[in-house]
Amino acid sequence: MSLSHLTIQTNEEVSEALKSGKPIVAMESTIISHGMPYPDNVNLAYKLEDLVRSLGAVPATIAIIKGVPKVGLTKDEIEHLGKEGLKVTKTSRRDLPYVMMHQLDGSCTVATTMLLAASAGIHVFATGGIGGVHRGAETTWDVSADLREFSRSPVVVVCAGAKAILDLPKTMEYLETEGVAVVGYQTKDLPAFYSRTSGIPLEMSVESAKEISTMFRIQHDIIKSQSGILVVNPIPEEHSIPHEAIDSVIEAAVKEADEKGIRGKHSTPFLLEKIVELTKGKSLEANKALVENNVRLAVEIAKEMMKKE
Ligand code: PSU
Ligand code: MN
Repeated sequence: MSLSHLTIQTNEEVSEALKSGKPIVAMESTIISHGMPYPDNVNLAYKLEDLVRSLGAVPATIAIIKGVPKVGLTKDEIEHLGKEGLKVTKTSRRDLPYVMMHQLDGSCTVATTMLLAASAGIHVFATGGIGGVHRGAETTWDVSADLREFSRSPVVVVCAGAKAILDLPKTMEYLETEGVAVVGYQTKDLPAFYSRTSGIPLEMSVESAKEISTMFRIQHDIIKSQSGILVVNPIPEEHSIPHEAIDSVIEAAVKEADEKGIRGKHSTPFLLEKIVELTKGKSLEANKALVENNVRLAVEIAKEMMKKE
């Protein structure tokens, strides 16, 4: 049986950018299908793509459409993922062969986006938050495949840290075990998504996109490592939500998930939706602002990486 209809496809804009050496920024699609309500999700995805273009780079939003991994989506494909929402298969690394074989629509998590971006030759990716070690992982073993992907796919991922739905100290320990550089952008304290700080100190901190590009070059070109780099970029002050305001909401969401027995891949989407509901949309506005902020930094990094010196 020929499987040639299932090869990774890049759209025209991305293909051209790869050929001519233009900076490209990858973006994930689980944030569209499972991370935000419709139509905010679709409008944000369009806005982010336009922002990347206006800053002089090319966007590559990544998803699986009818079994075909697509690096670079059409507007209709983005609309489809956003509208279908939870009906789309949330596709982490393990899910890829099954989703492709059955020609399903799949949204890509951070792990899958890194894998497909790297396969296509893209090394910078912007998102909101990454998966991590969940609270209670000492009994559930719920550790996101996102964390292991950083030791397998050479991609710089810009995020706003991790939400306190996760166990942040354990997440940092896990990343250290996997040999992943976690680099603070203009901060020495791990950002906690809605808040600029978590109280967890970072070992590595840089002031510029150029330094991040240099770290990646050393890792990729000189050491020939297959690891990615996690850049943590604090939410802009004016959009941040103080710990006192968000911590009790997160506690309530985690408690409800626990009571309802929500586990595994359904855990993160449930918690995200609950937080939006409990903050009456305030968290959604913060979420949009921080992703936009991460896209801006990712474009800068992608541009630095394209400079020939
Ligand atoms: N965290 C967020 N927003 C998100 C996600 C995580 O704050 O949208 C999504 C990302 O796609 C991430 C995935 O890769 O959830 C992690 O899911 P899991 O924990 O099941 O690996
Ligand atoms: Mn999990």
